[in-house]
Formats: sequence, C-alpha cells, structure tokens
Amino acid sequence: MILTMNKITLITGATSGIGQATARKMVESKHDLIICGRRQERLDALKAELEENVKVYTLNFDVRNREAVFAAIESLPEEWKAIEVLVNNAGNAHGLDTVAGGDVDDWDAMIDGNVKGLLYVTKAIIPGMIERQKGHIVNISSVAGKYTYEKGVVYCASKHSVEAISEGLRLELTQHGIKITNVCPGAVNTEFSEVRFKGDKEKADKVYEGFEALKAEDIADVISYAVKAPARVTLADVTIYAGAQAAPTVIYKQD
Ligand code: NDP
Ligand code: 8X3
Repeated sequence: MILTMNKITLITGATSGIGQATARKMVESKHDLIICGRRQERLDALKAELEENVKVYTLNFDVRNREAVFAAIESLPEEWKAIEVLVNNAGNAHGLDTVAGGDVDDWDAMIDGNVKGLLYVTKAIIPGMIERQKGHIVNISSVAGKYTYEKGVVYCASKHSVEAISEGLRLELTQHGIKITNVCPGAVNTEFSEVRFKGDKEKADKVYEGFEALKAEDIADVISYAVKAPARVTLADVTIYAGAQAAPTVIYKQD
C-alpha cells in the first residue's frame, strides 16, 4: 500500500519532556511523525494519541548504540524515508558531581548519548537530506552549552559539543538547502532532574521550587516556529531562559 505522506519529522527522545511536547506541537503543522525512544509503552501511547490526526511511526533504539541507530533508520519503510525535519533531542544529565568525585559511567552515558548518539542519528539521516537538497536539523543543546557550572562539567562539555556540531553542520549543509537550528533551553521542568538524580523525585522537585520553570511546551513552541519559518529565515541559535533565570545557576527564587 502506498501512503500519501505529509512532511516527515523524526524526533529522538519523544517519550518524555521536550521531545514529547514537540511531537504534540508538530501535529498542529500536520507533520507525520517518527517518534523515537527506548520506552516502547510510552511510544505506543503517544502514537495512539496522535495518530487520529497524523501518521505516526515508532522506532525503539538507544542512541548510544551505533549499530542500533543505523539499523533503525535503515529499517524505515520506503514511504517514511524522506525525513524533512530531524529533532535531535534525546539526552540527559547523569549525576551532579565534581570531576574529582564523578562516576565515570555517568560520563560515558552523557558523552555517548548527548554527543555521539546525536552524531550517529544525524549521520544516518543527512544523506537523504543532501540527496533531496532539503531538510532542517534542530539540535537541542542547553544553556549548559554556553556556560560551564561546577559539578556539571561533563554534562556542560557534552552540550558545548552540541554547540560545535550545530555550528559545523551549518557550515557543511547550508549549501545543500539544509537548515540547522541550535536550541538552548534553561531550566525546563521535565524528567530531566529525576534522571540526573537517579530517580530521587524529592531532590528533583527541589530544582524547580520557588520559581516558575519553563515548560516543555515552551521549547516545543520555539522548535515549531523555527521549523515553520519561511525559507529565507534560519533561526540559527536560540536561548530560552525561565523568567527568573539569568544563567544556568543564577535563578531568583521566592521563599
Ligand atoms: P527528559 O528526561 O524528560 O527526556 C529525555 C528524553 O531523551 C526521553 O525521551 C528519553 O527516552 C530520551 N533519551 C535519553 N537517553 C537516551 C538514549 N540513550 N537513547 C535514546 N533516547 C534517550 O528530559 P528533557 O525533555 O528535559 O530533555 C530533552 C533534551 O533537552 C536533552 O537533550 C536535555 O539535555 C535537553 N535540555 C533539558 C533541559 C531541562 O532543564 N529539562 C534544559 C536544557 C536542555 P527513553 O528514556 O525512553 O529512551
Ligand atoms: C539543562 C539545564 O542548567 O541544568 O540542560 O544544565 S541545566
């Protein structure tokens, strides 16, 4: 059966937070969606929710697993291969500790996921974009990619890498009609801190106490605008702080 497709957007890390909100937002623009993550039950639930309005395909892979990434993208049915928008969102912080005290497994998770994983997914998808001379890659970096803070050195290093990758991809791919948007959120209330603190919900909730944190939907709005902008406009780099935030670790909290 040949399906007629709308524009296709692939979102990594669509099972939670910013990725999930972005999937919901892209439905408003009638994009068909390839939603990715490791938690299949969440992918299935989101697919069931969204497919009343658009076509949805799920891909389950760990971005750190190079073979799994390339096999997953390769496995897409023919009608799903012409990906027009890639949202490289999957990622997390693991732990909050000094370099001296940090857990090397946490470093591997961050560097392998936030940096190498983003590169694997991108490498799997850009040949098609180059062939079609069309595409848009949205990389989710962070304000941690602009500044370094104590105990977050390796996470910050991973996001500084995303900054370099976005800049470099723009230099390499603009000539092929491919836009690159680098998005740097500040404090967004998602499962991010729960992952960072290894499931300690109380500690995670404290991060967002005393001020109004960003919502995942705020970031999804920016991504959606960047993707919808006319061909003459490239949103190259966008930083979004919470209203009470002036830097990653400077947040004006009320008691
Ligand atoms: P969440 O923890 O809510 O979501 C993270 C998403 O990434 C999940 O869908 C998770 O899916 C996916 N993911 C994580 N690791 C892997 C992996 N190895 N393989 C595949 N998927 C993975 O956090 P956010 O929504 O907040 O984070 C999304 C992005 O935004 C991240 O890159 C984060 O660094 C960035 N960011 C977040 C900020 C915040 O304050 N929340 C601020 C700035 C940037 P699953 O577990 O199902 O695989
Ligand atoms: C997440 C935001 O400030 O915790 O990237 O690093 S921060």
